[in-house]
Amino acid sequence: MRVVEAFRAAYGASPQTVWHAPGRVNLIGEHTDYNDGFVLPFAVPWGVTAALTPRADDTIRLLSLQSSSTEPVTMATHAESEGWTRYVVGVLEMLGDRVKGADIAIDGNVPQGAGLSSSAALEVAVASALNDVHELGMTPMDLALLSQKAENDFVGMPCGIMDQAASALCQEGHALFLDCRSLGSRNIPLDLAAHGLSMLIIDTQVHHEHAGGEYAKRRAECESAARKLGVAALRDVTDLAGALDRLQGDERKRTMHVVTENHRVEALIGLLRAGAVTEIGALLNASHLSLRDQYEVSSPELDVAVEAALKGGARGARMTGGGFGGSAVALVPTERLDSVRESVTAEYARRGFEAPRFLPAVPARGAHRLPVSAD
Ligand code: GAF
Repeated sequence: MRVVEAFRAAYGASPQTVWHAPGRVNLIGEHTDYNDGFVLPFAVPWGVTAALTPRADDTIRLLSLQSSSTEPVTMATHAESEGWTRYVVGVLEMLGDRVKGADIAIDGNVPQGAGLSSSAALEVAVASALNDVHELGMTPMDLALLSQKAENDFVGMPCGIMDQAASALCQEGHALFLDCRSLGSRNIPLDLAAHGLSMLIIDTQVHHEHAGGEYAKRRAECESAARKLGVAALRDVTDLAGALDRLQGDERKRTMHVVTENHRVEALIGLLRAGAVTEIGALLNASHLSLRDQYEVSSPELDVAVEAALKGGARGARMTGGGFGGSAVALVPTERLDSVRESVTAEYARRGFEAPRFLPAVPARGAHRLPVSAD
């Protein structure tokens, strides 16, 4: 394994442990996690592998195979971290006195900028490795919560729990149904191939700069709407029509999205349980329209990807993740994959967009330990 070789070359000994944690796509349930709602992500076959040995002092040495430098970054204090190293140091910070420093090597293959949660994968890989070597006894959900806290409180991104939970808890061949209030979860079998279907990721290769600020704004709008409605979170709205009568403007639209999106997650789970995988497309389409028109987090590239995928024969398609660029997912009868790819590529070229990238999405395994000696 090349991360182990890099670790040995940099630090002169084998790592004590190696953990892999994946990125994710979200099948449905977008911008519902921080509203205490429901999500249905699954892990992707790309992720982050962390090789780690704890240190007796507080120094952190950190090496990434994706960085241009072959020398590790050395940090005497957490305040020295910057850029991508903050996701790692944030996890150490959240563990407080339970850990000291560490020597770490990182290797990642999550397609960058595709909105597939490479940062959650990095946090969960490092948190899992630290949990292992320090025998902290944390559960996968504990590790997800710790990683989310690192991102909220140390990195400063007010994300919900979905990405870290998907990375920590998903199982191969399954999507993860998560109630973001109770944190109860269930792995739902997702055997698309058995139904002649494939899930295609369409990476727009576009990431809009204002995404972070807009995300925080959406979250604040939802919290404000919930306060006006006298509920703890928008998840608690039971009388949608009555709620909409009491709200205006953006808060009204955001509420409309969150409440209907939670219903769509439940409806989609119902269809999966009934074995009607081929019928979930309409819910994916409705989710996209709601994100585009009510939540206003889509982008021209995402909208065109969805429309052209449907024209090319997809059963359903939607933007996935936070939005403002990143990726869309399309549910495609396997024999129509070429037609969908061609349709999206042609439409992007016609509009002068940068060519999209296509990736197959097969539900992969969540965080797991790898043998140090593995090839
Ligand atoms: C981003 C966040 F990190 C998640 O918590 C979630 O809110 C998602 O956007 C939108 O569903 O990935």
